[in-house]
Amino acid sequence: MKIGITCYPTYGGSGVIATELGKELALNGHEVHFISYALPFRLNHFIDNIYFHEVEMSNYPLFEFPLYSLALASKMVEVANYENLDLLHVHYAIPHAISGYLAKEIIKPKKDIKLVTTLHGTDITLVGLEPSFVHLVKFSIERSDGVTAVSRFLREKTLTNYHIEEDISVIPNFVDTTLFAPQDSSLKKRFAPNGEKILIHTSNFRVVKRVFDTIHIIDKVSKEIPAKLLLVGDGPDRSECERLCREMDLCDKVIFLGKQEALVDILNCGDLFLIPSQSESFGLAALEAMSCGLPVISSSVGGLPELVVHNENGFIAEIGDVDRMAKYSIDLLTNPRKYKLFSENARKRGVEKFDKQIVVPQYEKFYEAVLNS
Ligand code: GMT
Repeated sequence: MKIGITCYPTYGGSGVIATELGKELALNGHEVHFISYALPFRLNHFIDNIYFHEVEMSNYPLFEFPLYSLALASKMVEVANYENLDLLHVHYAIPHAISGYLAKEIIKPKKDIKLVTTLHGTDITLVGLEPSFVHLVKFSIERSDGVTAVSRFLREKTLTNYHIEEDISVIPNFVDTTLFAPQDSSLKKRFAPNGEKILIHTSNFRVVKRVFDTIHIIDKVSKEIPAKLLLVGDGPDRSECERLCREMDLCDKVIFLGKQEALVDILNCGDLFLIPSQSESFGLAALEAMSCGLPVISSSVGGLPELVVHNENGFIAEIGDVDRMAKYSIDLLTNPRKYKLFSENARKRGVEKFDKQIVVPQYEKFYEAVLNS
């Protein structure tokens, strides 16, 4: 198949999934054309069958606001025509699905190119519901030839919030379990020189991630056992989190690493992964941690309970219940037998349910069904 993929190329789970999917499809012999405003960050080495097409933006003075959606649609038409694409697969509905729809309509006289939209999270649960977008999101979902959501939760939310009657298939996120695997980490000595337990959180530090909760958790945990918290990533709440650490006198226990590429090494120096989000359609960061053998302490929101099995590979608590999350952390970190079992279960769940070899064929099958529809 000849597939055009559009995603956000910078940090973020939807871009990661789109890029890793494209890489796997290319390895399976498909021709993959990425269409975006920058090279996806995980596309960092040459891979046969993968091409990148950059969306060029006009800087005409009359356009006070960048017209990205239109420029993207135009590039999609160009690539689809020249490369004779079979389908366009867009990740994150806003604005990619509407650009895809526009491109599809423009190409229609020549070819019935198919449009597949994958819904990832806040495109449905937050931004998509804003009055400026709600009608466009509903319309573009209804006009896509195939729609997938990354969890059952997100599927249900989409159907009810947007009154959609068309079918939406659930294809979960996935991970390369041979890459994200348990291994010795060179960072263990650096961050836990005295055998401290390491709790990890990675995110884009937006309000929905509730990063402050992780600081309250480490405060409680470190009062019971020697422990530290590694915070990976950056975003709007970072400065306030740093301020909170100073205020709580936790600067020696909380380490802000900022954006990092060496995630596997960092995850492998950790003992537990914290994801106390207020909204999380799937939680790819937690899956990557589980694949490295880290049990997860999560909130009970969105798609997280489809990933984390309470009392098996982690614990789930109500949003904001930092007392309980701390209690669960201490319980696991002070019980080596239980910890080992949870760690093995976390890895097993990643390998058995969410490995790329299991999930990518689901996308290929989905494409075939859409192309034959
Ligand atoms: O919607 C967002 O917040 C960003 C989006 C992204 O592009 O990274 O994250 C969502 O998609 C990820 C990949 O499918 C999921 O793992 C995240 O759970 C989801 N984020 C939220 O639902 C908040």
